[in-house]
Amino acid sequence: LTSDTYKVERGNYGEIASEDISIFKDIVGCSHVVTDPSDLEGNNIDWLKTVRGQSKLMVKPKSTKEVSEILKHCNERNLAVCPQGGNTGLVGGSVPVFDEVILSTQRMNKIISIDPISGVLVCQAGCILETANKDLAGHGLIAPLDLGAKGSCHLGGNISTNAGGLRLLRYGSLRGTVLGVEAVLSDGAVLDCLSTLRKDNTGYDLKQLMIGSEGTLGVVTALSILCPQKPASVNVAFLGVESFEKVLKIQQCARKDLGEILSAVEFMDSECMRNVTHHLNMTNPIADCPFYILIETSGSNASHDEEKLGRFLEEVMDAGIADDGTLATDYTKMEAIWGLRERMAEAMLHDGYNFKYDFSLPTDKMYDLVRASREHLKGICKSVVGYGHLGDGNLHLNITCEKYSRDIHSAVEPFVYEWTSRHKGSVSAEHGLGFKKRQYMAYTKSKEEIMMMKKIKQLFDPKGILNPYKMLPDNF
Ligand code: FAD
Ligand code: 2HG
Ligand code: ZN
Repeated sequence: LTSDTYKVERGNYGEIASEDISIFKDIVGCSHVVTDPSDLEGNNIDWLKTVRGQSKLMVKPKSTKEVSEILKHCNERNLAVCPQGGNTGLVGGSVPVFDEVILSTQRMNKIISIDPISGVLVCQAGCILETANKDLAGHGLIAPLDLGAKGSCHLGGNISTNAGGLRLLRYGSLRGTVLGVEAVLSDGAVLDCLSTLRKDNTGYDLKQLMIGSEGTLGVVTALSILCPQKPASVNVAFLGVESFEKVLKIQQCARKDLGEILSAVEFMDSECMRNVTHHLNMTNPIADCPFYILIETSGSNASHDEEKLGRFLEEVMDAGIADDGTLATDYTKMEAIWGLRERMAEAMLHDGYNFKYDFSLPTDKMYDLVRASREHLKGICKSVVGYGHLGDGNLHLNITCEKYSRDIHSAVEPFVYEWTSRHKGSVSAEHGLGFKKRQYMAYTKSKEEIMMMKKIKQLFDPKGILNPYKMLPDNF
């Protein structure tokens, strides 16, 4: 799909000239300015392979100073810019729409410091989450977030999307764990909010504006983040149940019995299991059931944790809430169970064209939307599946069909957005709005809120060069 499908017109931006290319080469060095169309292909298309831009140029700076010089030049020349991290975003925000300059953070991958006493990591924005996590492990720490895209996504990208993921239930949102952000604004000015303090009430908290702003207010160049202690004992339980009501009961029991050691509560339905086992050749470790729930505990005392988890399992099995279950205490088995959940997005990609939704809903309503969508789309689509971060009230509704068609698209939307809005949900719990969902912001936010966001955008980026056509809706 291109800008035509989404009916967007190119803004009145400058076009890249050979003098611009020379200036970028002077800033970052010749080999870090990419102009060969085949080398740019992967950066012009998103992970889902559903949106494609036409950028002719990517710059790969190494330092904040270089980012500042690039943006200063782009602002003077009115050149639009698309900041790109690991390009794992799921809403088309990380790829250009037209010929925006791609500003990649892939070379900005330096760990600046890890303090094992405070647990604070300070690093450049282009550090890959999984790589940073390995460095942290050497200091007895872990990153406070974890997601299926960890092998490619950058911490700067995580901050810019306010990524949630699999550990949010335990360690909270990046809005709490990120202590500082350094960002370069559209005119090249460096906004240094790279504090490492836990508490700081001096005025407006500007770093919060950068968190979740999807590259529309500035380019994040560095960050500091509070990392928890690496747990000494981790266990996983995987249970099968016959109804969503029982899924909710299990969650309630887990909260009660596992309390402070509970670190993840994820769920998936049987259609998810069918897709992941079929497309990725994986194995369901328990009997086939309508729903599955993954529970992880992370604690500091193995025997204490196992005793608690054992008691919890006994309770849910004896009470007939769970129909089948298995416990994993060794790394290999835990990885295999987590793989079923973490690779779900990849499995759905093999099923056909993906309509992907990421809703926040009151937990007891979460699965009703999957049922309603199945009913509404009967005979039109291939799979309609529900999974997600149950403990956070975050449903991932995925709808697949053989091939994209405008008719199917209009059967799916705005139906799913209207349903969510009617049930007081949010149209994006964690992936953001990017390019594909920006026109739906009003299903969740009021006119006044949107107007205020537009004023903030105008203040930070008067010429609108930073990630145009993204996040903010037109016509407000
Ligand atoms: P990109 O995709 O490169 O960019 C994302 C957005 O941030 C774009 O708008 C881009 O312009 C902007 N951006 C990137 N870097 C910067 C920067 N330095 N400064 C300013 N703007 C920037 N998301 C979740 O929240 N939870 C999940 O559990 C989760 N699981 C995923 C699993 C898979 C398999 C995949 C493919 C994606 C998943 N995602 C998830 C979505 C995605 O990985 C996250 O949104 C991630 O945070 C994006 O990081 P990135 O470096 O790839 O950013
Ligand atoms: C996850 O939780 C990601 O696995 C991706 O947020 C969700 O692909 C999706 O729908
Ligand atoms: Zn998710």
